[in-house]
Amino acid sequence: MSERTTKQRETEEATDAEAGDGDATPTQVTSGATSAVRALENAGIETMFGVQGGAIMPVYDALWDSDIDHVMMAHEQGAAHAADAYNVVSGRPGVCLATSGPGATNLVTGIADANMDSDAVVALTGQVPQDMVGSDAFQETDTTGITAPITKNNYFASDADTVGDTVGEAVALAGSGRPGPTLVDLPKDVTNGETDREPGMPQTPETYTPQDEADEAAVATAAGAIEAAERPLLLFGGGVVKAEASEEARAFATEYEIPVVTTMPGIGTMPEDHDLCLSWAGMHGTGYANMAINHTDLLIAVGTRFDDRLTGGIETFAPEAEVVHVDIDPAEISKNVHADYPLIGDAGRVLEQLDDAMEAGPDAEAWREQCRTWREEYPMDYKAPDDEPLKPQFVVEALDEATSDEAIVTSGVGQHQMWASQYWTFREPRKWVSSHGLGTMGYGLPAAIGARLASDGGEEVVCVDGDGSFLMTVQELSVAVREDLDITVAILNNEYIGMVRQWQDAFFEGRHMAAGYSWIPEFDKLAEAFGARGWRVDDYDEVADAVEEALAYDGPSVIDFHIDPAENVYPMVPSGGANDKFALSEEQL
Ligand SMILES: Cc1ncc(C[n+]2csc(CCOP(=O)(O)OP(=O)(O)O)c2C)c(N)n1
Repeated sequence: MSERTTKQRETEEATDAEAGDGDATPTQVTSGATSAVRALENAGIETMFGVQGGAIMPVYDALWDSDIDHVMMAHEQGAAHAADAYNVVSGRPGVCLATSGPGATNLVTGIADANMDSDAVVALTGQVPQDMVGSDAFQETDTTGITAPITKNNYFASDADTVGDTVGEAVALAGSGRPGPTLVDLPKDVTNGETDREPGMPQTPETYTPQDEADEAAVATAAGAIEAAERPLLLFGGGVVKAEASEEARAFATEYEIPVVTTMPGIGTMPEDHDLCLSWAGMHGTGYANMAINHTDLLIAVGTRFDDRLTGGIETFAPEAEVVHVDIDPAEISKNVHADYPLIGDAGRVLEQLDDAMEAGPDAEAWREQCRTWREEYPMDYKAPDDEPLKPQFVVEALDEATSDEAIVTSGVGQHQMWASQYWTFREPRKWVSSHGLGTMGYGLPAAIGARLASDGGEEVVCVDGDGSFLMTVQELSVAVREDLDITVAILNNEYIGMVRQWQDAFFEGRHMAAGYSWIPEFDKLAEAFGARGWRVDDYDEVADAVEEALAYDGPSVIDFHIDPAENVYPMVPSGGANDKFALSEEQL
């Protein structure tokens, strides 16, 4: 029997439901492998992404009778990114599987990516039998050693009786507190080992006790500072998304009329078209967000780790501000930016505590007016004359206009990622799915696969990709076709690894060393060869029709937009610079 596609499974499930056969049958535990699968079932895992191989085969075999769906990816990196995006979109842990050796090392980029963005990804890797560990056996790598610095925790399972509990703990830990990736290395003798011991329900280790509520006295002091601020500014990071705290965050902003900027992972926590929202700040953030950061007297930062792409130079970051820092991870407090008012706890809960402690909002009408003025002074715009090559910003706006407010957008890494996040108007969290901290080219397409399978169904999934990024994981198109997934890939094709070309023009006297493609595939034809639909667009008047047709096609589609190769991303704060010294053109750099 070949693996069933997602659509086939959905049909079978619908038939089962009609026949009144709705409940999944739990896997019977007879071995370490079946115990691991049973633990995943206990944890409510419905979908996993992976690639088969020798050392992980017992686990795959145990999946044969399980109701968990498995999506066979083309490459393990794709499996990790798909699992990552599955988590970002659904909030549920994403699970990926790989064999030992190259399977496990191929996962590494995706695990590191999840670690940087605090995404709950669980990796299960096969390992050589324990008595061969250390012998340089075929496909042996020290997977726990390699992944120790890039996981929240990892495990080497050594006992068939307890492996299920270990897998359960890995799933529970990945998704609790500050989320992050976990990994369980599964030696073949353990997964093949006999046991009838059923794993318990997934539990975090007893020693893991993230703090939910902030200290009341500290809350009262911070609330007093907010009341007294003249130029308060809220900064919502990805932690607000992870904590499902967008509602509390919006309520706090609107009740006290405090302007909001977000980080890139925090996009959508506040509707970007809201009067109080100044969009996202940092290297390529809006001029008005960066001006607000530089002039606020009280920065109320929630769920952010103050990444350097946000802060620029630490010494010039928010120079006039005291900082309230709300974070569930104490390790983030005063790590990069000194916190005058540290509040450790869950984002939503601490915002409620602050709300309870506040007697009145700050008196900040003049400041709000100033923020509005900056918005008018530094609008996000671009020139799109008809007689010049297609501008990427125009393409992003066309895609945004043609899709619903619920559309999910994934991206690769580079200029296109910035244009997508700048020119798409996001109104909800979990709709912008990108590689922020690690900046992994190739993230977009496998992420679109994970996003599609995590979504409830109706919304469009659009991957805005670069030509270079697309080429890094293009093989995953075979998965989208096989699984019949409705995704639209929009390649902003400048025949360059464009962000590198932009930096070469700005900082390396225009020497385009290894930045241009002297030849590049015809992506529309490549898509058709994979069994997807493909379009090529060169002119403005072709954009709307191609977008409409691709979105209407119920399956994977690729539009190869040939854009202006000379277009650059602005505003730009040079690395380590001050946020209010953003350039709007190359001459200003
Ligand atoms: C895996 C990986 N390798 C290298 C880089 C360095 N890098 C950052 S952006 C970029 C260019 C991306 O090119 P493309 O995907 O075509 O997007 P564009 O910038 O042209 O929109 C490169 C090479 C990276 N981020 N990730």
